[in-house]
Amino acid sequence: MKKRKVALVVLHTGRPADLASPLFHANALFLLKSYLESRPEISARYEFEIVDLRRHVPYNLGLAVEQNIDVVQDVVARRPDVVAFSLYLWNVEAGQALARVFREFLPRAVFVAGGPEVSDRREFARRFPGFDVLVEGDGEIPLRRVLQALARGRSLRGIGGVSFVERGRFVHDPAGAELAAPDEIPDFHAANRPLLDGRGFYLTTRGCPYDCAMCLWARQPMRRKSRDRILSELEALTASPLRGLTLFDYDLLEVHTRDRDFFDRLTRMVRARRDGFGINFFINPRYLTDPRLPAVMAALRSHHVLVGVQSTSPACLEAIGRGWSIPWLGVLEQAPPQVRERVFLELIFPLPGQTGPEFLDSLRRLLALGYYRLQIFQLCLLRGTRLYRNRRRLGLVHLERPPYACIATPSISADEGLRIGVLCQALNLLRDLVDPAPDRRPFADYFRRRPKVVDRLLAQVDRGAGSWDLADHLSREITGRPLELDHAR
Ligand code: B12
Ligand code: SF4
Repeated sequence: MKKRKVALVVLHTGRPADLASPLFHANALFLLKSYLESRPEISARYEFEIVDLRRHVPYNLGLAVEQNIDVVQDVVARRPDVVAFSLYLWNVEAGQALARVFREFLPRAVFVAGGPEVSDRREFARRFPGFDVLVEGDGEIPLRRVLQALARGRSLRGIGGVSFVERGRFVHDPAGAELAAPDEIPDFHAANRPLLDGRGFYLTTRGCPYDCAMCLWARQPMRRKSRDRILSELEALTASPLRGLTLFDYDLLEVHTRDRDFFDRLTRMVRARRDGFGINFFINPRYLTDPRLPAVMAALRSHHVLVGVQSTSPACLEAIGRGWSIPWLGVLEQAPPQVRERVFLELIFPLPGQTGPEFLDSLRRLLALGYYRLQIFQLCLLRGTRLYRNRRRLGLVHLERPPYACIATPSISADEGLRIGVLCQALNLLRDLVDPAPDRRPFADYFRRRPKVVDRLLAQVDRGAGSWDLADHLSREITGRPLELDHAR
């Protein structure tokens, strides 16, 4: 029997610096491929191919330039029966545009969309028409069932998490996706070893018990890989050519307390590398004052730890459902200075209830304390989140199309939000500058000695400067050199 072909299309991933390995930035497609290939009933009928469209430069312009005829050829020449896209806010517009073009050449193919953008399927179908099948939530079991049904010529009715077009109209199954047990999903890194390149990231869980209003993973059932599975996957990743790894959901301070044997084995794996490979990880803010933190970081050769504070204002944290993290704010002031400079602090701006002056005060305070490695995310109002549902009641004004950025709140005007947003982006660029610096003391000294720097930078924004100009200014003042970063402007 001739197998049907499924093309899994890798679209651009947002930041040019993220391009090193599609295994990490289009991980869902690799994972789905490994899972589906491991199912005999699917592998007997289908063959899967990853089509990485990023090799076409400029990959991020969709079909805006004429040489991108190759983009079309790359998919169409394979004559796929199914074309699947993994959609995030950074590639959904391009994905939709491409799906519509491919369909002109492949009128009989089935176009499937999945990924976090396919939250709230009815709304997605209205905003991004052009797909035949939508999969919301975890994709493994729904896609498997969709492919089985297609192979047998059956209807797609009754598959949780799936909507599909029937006689020109979408049929939406209100049930959620059936969830695969994490250990049922093969190790997709192992199946794609030649692609392990650059820095990688690793997740041990799906879902989250917390209920942050801006997050798509809020209140999703928690599923964790088994301890042995995590250990063997980390062992393989540590022994690969990767330059380093970031653990997104595995607090190694907690692992150190709870499972010393695991921690020691991980340490030995890292130490077996002689080339500076290290593991960065997120920690709960309460561990910033933990006396073991420096030793744990040294054992794992961590370049930094990441702390998702989001805001230093208790009222804002309450407003976004993170009241549970308020008690830990005090530790930011108590953490030893040598720890502070090794922390990536994540913040979000703007937040409901926040004012511009309050946010700027918190920035001044953090910079003076030595937290100058900041990642300040602009609030995005993502379909499917609690914040999105409440956006009108909260008076949040946002872009209707991706990236859905919140541009004004009742207490922050669009102009003020833009002005502060430029400053935030400059500080994000500064973090990329600090990252490779062999000596970070000049950065800490600079911010400690210049309490007015935030105001001076804002004055430059008022004269028309952009984020790169501000970061360049900081670079020249602190390092004596213009700003040079390894990713494009
Ligand atoms: C690691 C991570 C990052 C990394 C790497 C991102 C990248 N480029 O891959 C970094 C730190 C760089 C990052 C940055 C950002 N991220 Co991020 N990130 C994550 C995180 C924590 C894990 C992603 C992951 O690997 N998940 C595991 C995989 C298996 O899950 P999945 O991708 O959802 O795939 C499953 C399903 O969605 C579905 N599926 C996916 N594709 C397909 C395709 C088909 C055909 C089918 C059927 C099903 C299907 O099946 C998969 C398996 O079950 C997620 C949150 C989360 N926990 O998922 C946020 C998340 C993906 N990030 C998000 C955002 C908003 C961002 C930023 C824009 C933040 C910002 N404001 O600046 C930036 C920009 C990134 C960029 N590329 O420019 C959002 C995306 C929301 C959206 N609607 O697109 C998420 C969901 C978090 C959230 N806020 O809710 N991020
Ligand atoms: S942002 Fe909140 S809900 Fe989302 S994954 Fe993090 S803790 Fe969980």
